[in-house]
Amino acid sequence: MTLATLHDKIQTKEAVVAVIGLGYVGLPVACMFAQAGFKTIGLDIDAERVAQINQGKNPIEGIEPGLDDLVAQVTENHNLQCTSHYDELKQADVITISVQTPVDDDHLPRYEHMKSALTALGNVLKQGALVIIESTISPRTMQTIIQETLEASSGMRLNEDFYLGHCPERVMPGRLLYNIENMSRVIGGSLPEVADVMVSFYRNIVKGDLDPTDLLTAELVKTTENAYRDVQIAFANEVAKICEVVGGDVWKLRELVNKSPGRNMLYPGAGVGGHCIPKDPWLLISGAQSISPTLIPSARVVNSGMPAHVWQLTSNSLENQGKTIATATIAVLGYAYLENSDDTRNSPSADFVQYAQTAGANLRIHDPFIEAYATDLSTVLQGADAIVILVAHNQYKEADWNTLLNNTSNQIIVDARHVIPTPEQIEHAQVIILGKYSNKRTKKVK
Ligand code: SAJ
Repeated sequence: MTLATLHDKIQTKEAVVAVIGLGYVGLPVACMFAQAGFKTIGLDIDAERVAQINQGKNPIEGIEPGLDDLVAQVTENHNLQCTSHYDELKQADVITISVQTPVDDDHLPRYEHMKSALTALGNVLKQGALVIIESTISPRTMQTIIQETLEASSGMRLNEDFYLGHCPERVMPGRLLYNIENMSRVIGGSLPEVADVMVSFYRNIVKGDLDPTDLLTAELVKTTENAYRDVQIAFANEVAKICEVVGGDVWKLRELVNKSPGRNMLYPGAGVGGHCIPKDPWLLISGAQSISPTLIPSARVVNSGMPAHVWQLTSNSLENQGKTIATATIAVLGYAYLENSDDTRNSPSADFVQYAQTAGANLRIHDPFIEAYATDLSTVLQGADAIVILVAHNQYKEADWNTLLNNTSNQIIVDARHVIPTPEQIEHAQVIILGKYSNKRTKKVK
């Protein structure tokens, strides 16, 4: 099949689409191409997940507007059929791959899942097919690991017998379908004409800009956009710690700084979690160790150190009140990695809990979005020696803190997300705000 023929088949929707990896990226993509009218084959090695989807059930947790109905709709009309057998992909003309691409403890990318998918696909790859990687990968991976693995397993040659694309995902938990439909996408092709075919392909499900480019640029864009955000957050966190020492209020400071044209200081907080921001900076620099990058790794150190910093604020405050950690009860508010989300991947709260438990404190964890912790807030707060707000869930931002705390005495509140709008109005508690000077902060925790 020539590229022109593939293009025609996409235009007429005769092209058979396959999606490898039916997680929070792949499943919505598979459903949207099926909904657009393509015969779509979903492949996942998890047979249980495959069976669940084929029964019209959405296996993805959390609130994902529209996804339950869409899964039911496209499986009922059989536009989407899922399998665990790569044999069924023999007929596929366009194959997208969204499998996990983690980094290890040395912050190096691990491509075992990707290589396994590419090897299995190569064994059945149709001549003339287009393979598009949606997973986030480090720069130069397409032209090395991806191309080499697929050529070896298929016995075919890139740009002669098959084509490659890289269209990095830009999904967000809680708005999977919305982001796929509306976010702009970078379209990297192994040839300029491949990128053009990919634009036609994605136009079936994406209303946002589709920006054609080469494979390397597409790899660089995704990893850079997230490394950039991580550095921005680290800057805010470091300025917050400066304010705690020299005086000042980083939250007011941020507002005034951002009045200056071209400034966009982000928010300090209890840390940086999630599935992409903590990982993508390491992907970006993994191939450039020869220049020993410093700024990007340092930003990771600052951000991953924030849970320890918030723990230091908490333990210092307890000790300043003459309370011993080992007998203290601490109410931890927020366990998800992001406000108003139930996603706990790489949550900074988990690190904070680890520090507090190691110190022997008695913890009460609360989170309205996580079933195990969605208990009555006032009960969780009652009698706690310290209350630590780690996530800016709406429930905490909208709470009437004076009422919640009115029958307590000299409790400590550590607000790491600037949730309490008027701390000065809190009468019966000492409020420690991340990034705001407080002369009550004295000795360092050992
Ligand atoms: N965070 C801060 N301060 C900030 C912003 C975020 O501490 O000013 C923390 C959050 O609490 C969270 C972590 O950083 O723990 C990540 O938050 P995020 O708002 O970046 O949300 P993510 O992790 O879902 O990031 C995704 C990314 N999207 C993709 O990778 C496709 C990111 O590129 C987007 O910029 C981000 O969503 C977004 O803007 O919504």
